[in-house]
Parts: sequence; C-alpha cells; structure tokens
Amino acid sequence: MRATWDIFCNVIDNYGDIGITWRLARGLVREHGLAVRLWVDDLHAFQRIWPAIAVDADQQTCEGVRVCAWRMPFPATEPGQVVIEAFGCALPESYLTAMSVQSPPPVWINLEYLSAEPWVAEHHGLPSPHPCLPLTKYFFFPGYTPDTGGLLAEAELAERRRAFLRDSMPAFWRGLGLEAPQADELRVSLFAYENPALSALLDAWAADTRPIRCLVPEGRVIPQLAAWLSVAGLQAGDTHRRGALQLHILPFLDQDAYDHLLWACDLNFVRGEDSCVRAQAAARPLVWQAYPQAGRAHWDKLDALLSRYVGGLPREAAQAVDDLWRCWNGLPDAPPMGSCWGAWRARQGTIEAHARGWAVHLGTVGRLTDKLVDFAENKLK
Ligand code: TRH
Repeated sequence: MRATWDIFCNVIDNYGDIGITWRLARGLVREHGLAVRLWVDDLHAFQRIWPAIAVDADQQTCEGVRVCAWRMPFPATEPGQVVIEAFGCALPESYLTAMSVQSPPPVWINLEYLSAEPWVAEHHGLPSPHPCLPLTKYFFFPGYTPDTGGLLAEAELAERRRAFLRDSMPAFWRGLGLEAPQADELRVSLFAYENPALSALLDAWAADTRPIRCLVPEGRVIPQLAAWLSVAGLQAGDTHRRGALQLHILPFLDQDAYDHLLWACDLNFVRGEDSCVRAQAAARPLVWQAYPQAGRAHWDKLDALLSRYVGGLPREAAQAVDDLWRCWNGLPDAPPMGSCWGAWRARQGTIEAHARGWAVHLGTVGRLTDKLVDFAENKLK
C-alpha cells in the first residue's frame, strides 16, 4: 500500500506558499510514488502558477496529486499517515482531533521557511509535543547544508535543464514572441517586490554600453516600471525601449515555464524562496530580493545566503555580487546602484562560471523530498 500524505497550505500572500507546496506534492508523487492530498485555501493563487487548476472544484486530481479545497467547516476526513503543515498554518481542529485518535498517530511535520542561517541545522527535526493531545509535531527546516532538510529540487532537474538548452530554446523564445538573443545582448528576467532601488537599476541598464533585454512576468513590480517609463500602465505583450534597455512584459507563466525562463536568461532577479532556489539551480547568475520581514530580519537571511554564495568567488567578483544584492535589498551601507551594476558587469564572466559551479554544489546538499520521506519513514517504523 502506498503511504498517504496530507499537505496543508494556507496562502498568506504572493505565490511562495502554494509554489512550494505544489512543487513538493508533485515531487512526492512522481519520485516517491506516494498518495498525496494537497489542501489549499486559495485556488485562485494556485491557478496563477498552474492554470490547469479549476478554482471551483472541491476535489480534483492534477499531476497525480489529489487537490482539495480547504474550506470551513472542514469535512470529516481520515488523516494521512504523514501530515505536513506548511509554514505553521494551523490545522483544522476537527482534523487534529481525528489525528489524535489514529493508531499509530500520523507523523506530523511543520515545514518551515528556507534560510541559509547557521541556526537552522540546530533546529531541524526538533519535536514539539502538543499541549493536550497525544501528538508530536516536528520542525523540518530546509537549508543549504547536509544537516538540514535540504532544498526542493527534482532529481532530474539538471538533466531537464540541459535538454531544454540543447533542444528547446529557439521555440521557447518564439513562444514568448521574442527573437533569439543577439550576440552581445544580456537577457535578464525580473521577478521582484516593489523596490525603491528599481529606478536606479533601470537607469543603469538604459546607460549600459551593450544591449539589455529585460523580461518581466506581470506582477507587483509593474506599477513602478510604468512610472519609470512614464506610461499610464503596462500589460503582457507591451515592450518599451530606453537607451540600451528593451523592456518586455510577459504574462505570468506556469511554474514549469518559469523554470524555462530562468534557464534561458543570462541573469535572473528573483525573490522570496522558491524562485531563489530555482534560479540557483538554473546555473545562471542571480540577484535575490529577500521577502521583507518585520524588524528587518530578512537582512540577516540575505547576509547568510550571500556569505555562503560568494564564498568561492575571487575577492573582487565576490564584492561585486555582495554589493549588487545588498543595494537591491536597500541595505544602507551598499554603494550606489550605478557603480554596483558597473562592477558586476566588469566581473560578469567570473560570476557566470561561479553560478555553474554553485548549481553543482547544491546537488550535494540533499533534496528536500528525499529527506522528508526518510524522516517520515523513520518515525513511522
Ligand atoms: O511569491 P513569492 O514572493 O513568495 C513569498 C516567499 O515564499 C516568502 O518566503 C513567503 O514568506 C511569502 O511568499 C509569503 O516568491 P517565491 O517563493 O519565489 O514564489 C513564487 C512562485 O511563483 C514560485 O513557485 C515560482 C512561481 N512563478 C510562476 O509560476 N510563474 C511566474 O511567472 C513567476 C514569476 C513565478
């Protein structure tokens, strides 16, 4: 009998919660043959990243995953053998009660946010007994070292990327209505939150000595782009030139097509969690915008990833990456954007080679799906 897993996803904002749980659910089904139910409280957000999702269906099967609308009152449900509560979303009371009378009780795991900070390894796997029910919840921390929960990446990801680069690039660009890149062109994807550093970055790109084509899936950054261009609005299909910069607005892509965009571009601006991991696995340079948190906790996350990421780079290239990421994230000690961009451009070749090596290094950290399955199987024994 296939083990049964329930994953609960409460969409708070943006696409990270659903993006990560959907990728996880697909991976558990495809790579581990598990029977997975994914409970989601916002099917509209889900449909944005996966258009095959029907927003009004109570239950549907997609990519082998049983997708269930998480609505209240919660229907009477026999819990899975493994229950994943994503990012501390509280499970429905009736479901918790059903878990507590199950024998043996389900393995209950809280999947945490990814961080490169050193404390993650110490907290990974820690138990937390429920205050009154006979249940224990375990904290599972993804991370960048083998002693954490690892990273969410498919076993065949690198192979799929290589096949795409070999066979599918021209068709991919045509599908987006774009020509193949010119020889000296830099093709950049931009996925970002509202960002005070954006206009200085666009100014630097417009003043570049070589052509830059920036591809922007529709989203939160569009109003700022429109303001910089002095146009009333922007929508998918729009394109504008300013100096060396050609801007294209793309439709929001499905999750797999977004991977293709990351693989096809020379440089990717990404944000949050999932797109950041995907951009690292794309073996291309990236610039990360951390999800803004109260008390500027995200600056610690940024520094932690930066110090791991630039570790293997020669000093000047490391400084260029460090400065550009810090400037993009609004750190007060960062140099102005114009000089950050110039320094990054001057070290571009070294940074590109480093990105290829880093993607290989990520493969040694361990994969989140494998580690979750090992963890749960050990507890089920
Ligand atoms: O959308 P995000 O900003 O999500 C964030 C983070 O996860 C953050 O940690 C969390 O606290 C917050 O949400 C609530 O960025 P992220 O994590 O990169 O998720 C975006 C998802 O959207 C990812 O799975 C990729 C996907 N995506 C597409 O499918 N198509 C697209 O065109 C784009 C740009 C993204």
